[in-house]
Amino acid sequence: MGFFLLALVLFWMKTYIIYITEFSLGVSNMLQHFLLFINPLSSGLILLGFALFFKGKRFGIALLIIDTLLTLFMYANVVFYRDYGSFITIQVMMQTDNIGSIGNSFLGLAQWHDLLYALDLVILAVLFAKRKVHWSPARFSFKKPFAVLATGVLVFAANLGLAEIDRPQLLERVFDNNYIVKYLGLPSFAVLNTVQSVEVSAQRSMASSEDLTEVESYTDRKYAEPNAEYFGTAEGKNIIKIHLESLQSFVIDYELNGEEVTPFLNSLVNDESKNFTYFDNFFHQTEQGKTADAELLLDNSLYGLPQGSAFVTKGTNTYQALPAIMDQKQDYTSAVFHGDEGSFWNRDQIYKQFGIDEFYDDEYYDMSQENVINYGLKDKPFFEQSMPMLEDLAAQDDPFYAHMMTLTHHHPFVLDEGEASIEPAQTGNGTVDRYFQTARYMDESLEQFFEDLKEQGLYEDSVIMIYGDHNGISGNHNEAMSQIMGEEITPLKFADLQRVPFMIRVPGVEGQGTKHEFSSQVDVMPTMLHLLGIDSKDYIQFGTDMFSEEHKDFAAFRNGDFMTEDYSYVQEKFYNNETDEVIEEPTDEMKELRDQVHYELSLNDEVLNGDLLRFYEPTEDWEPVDPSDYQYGKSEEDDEENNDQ
Ligand code: GP9
Ligand code: MN
Repeated sequence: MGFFLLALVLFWMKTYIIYITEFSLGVSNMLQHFLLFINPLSSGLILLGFALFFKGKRFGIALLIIDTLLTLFMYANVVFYRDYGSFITIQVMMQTDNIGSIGNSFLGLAQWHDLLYALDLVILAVLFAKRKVHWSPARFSFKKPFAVLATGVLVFAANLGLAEIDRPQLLERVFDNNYIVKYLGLPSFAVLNTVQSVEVSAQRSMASSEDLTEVESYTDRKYAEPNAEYFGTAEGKNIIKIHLESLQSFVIDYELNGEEVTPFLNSLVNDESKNFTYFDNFFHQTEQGKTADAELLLDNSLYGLPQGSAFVTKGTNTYQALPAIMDQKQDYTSAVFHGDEGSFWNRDQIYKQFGIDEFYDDEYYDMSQENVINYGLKDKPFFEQSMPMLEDLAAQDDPFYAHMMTLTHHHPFVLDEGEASIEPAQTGNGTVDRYFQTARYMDESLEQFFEDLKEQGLYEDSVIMIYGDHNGISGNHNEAMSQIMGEEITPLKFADLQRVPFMIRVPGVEGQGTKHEFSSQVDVMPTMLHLLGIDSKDYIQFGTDMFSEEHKDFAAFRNGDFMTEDYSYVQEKFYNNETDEVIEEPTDEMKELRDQVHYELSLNDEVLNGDLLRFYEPTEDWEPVDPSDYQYGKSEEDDEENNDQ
């Protein structure tokens, strides 16, 4: 038992040292640090504990073997991380190129001090060899190994419980592989990743090209013809797409204590000379994948999944995304700008499947303390520092498609002192009260960005599209929201609040003021394609062009609820929008639409789970996207430059 405990403590310390010296896990509070410290204990107890089932000398050998395997596993991750900045996953191992290249660069990545990671093994091996005569031949009584394993499981459960306090829904949503390692450790990450991969590959392998027939015939039927007036009006123009974090439409034109919350956005909506068309019945359709779901919807016209984030679990699927189509059809260069870690929501992987050329993540920004709050870069320095990169894109011959993703207006909606330019609301609910202050901050950052665009001559001839990604105020705050809205937040009212702003301006095209069509995030991609002069008919898409005469005027939520102009379906009840009353006897048409929405969502899930787009060839000249054509990260760029010199 002494030998076991020594091995355990050494393993624990070694793992902890590796965590803090080799990986940047973004530990941001004491609880996270405590969990990082404690998490090797449970894996040590459980994995090393298996050796206790062997008797006598074999116990020592088993312990040494398990410990060595664990060390090799850990060390492989250390080396991989030095090169890729991420952990080894099943997906990574499937891509043989990765393993091949890491093999070649192993010597460049290994360091002399790494030998220290084997020090505990050497100590144990020496002790084992020296003390061999003293090994008792008897097996441990069964109680002991079980007690050790049970302790390991208990420690793990406590660890997970505490992790869930800091990061609710950690396992369901898997925000970032880094998070799993930070909270639960590398072995747990490996197990979770394996379970997920097995599930994903089973679903994928059961799918065949025939499954696509039904999907295709559905999306064909839903297709809406382009509107000739707008078709092709954006072709060849730079496109700037602005993601407004957590912004809900109720804020537009809302006055708090007699003061506009988002005066700048309001001016775009209300000032006709600015030529924006604003959709005031536009809805988000996101679920647990939040921002990532919104991104998937907007660039693919696919919904996210009912659970988890498709960005993470379907990160290696085949996609026929807007950036890739724009590149192949019209030579666009695409870029995403976001002041957060590139691995969050698995962006640095899935963007390659979308054919996104450049990904400017936190590495490209000055992330000094004063520039950062909450998740990452504050919106004002974000837009400011993005300008030179945007200008570089503009200096190229090809047009660009730039996606600017804000971040400050994110739960828990905090600003540094002196940065709020509007008083908080007075509901007594901090989240709701502060929401208005960060919304105002984002609005100001946007105004400044527009100024800069104008100054650099990038405003006049660019398409500008602005959207809110999802709600920022969840159903937990209905009480406070009822004070803000001046009415009770019933399930129907809560559904109403899922509107997010969507507005677009195409140079040379007169804005249409405010349009009231019911539309949603899934409609954006076909709309964009038609503005570019590319017929969306060729692609598998669940949305329809918002400018089309045939646009389908309903907004489906990911949970199967939906809204139309006259009636809504919320929590299994139909409501009359005008009277707010339950429709006891829905018409056949209503029931048909409900069934259609459910069918559409199920087809969408078949596409994602079966990775069906790998069987689909949109046009004869379509080239499937090859993720290995894309490299992100400043270090990669520097390497390339060095090689060129
Ligand atoms: C993180 C940011 C926020 O990079 O996009 O994500 P969310 O929590 O809104 O999904
Ligand atoms: Mn978001």
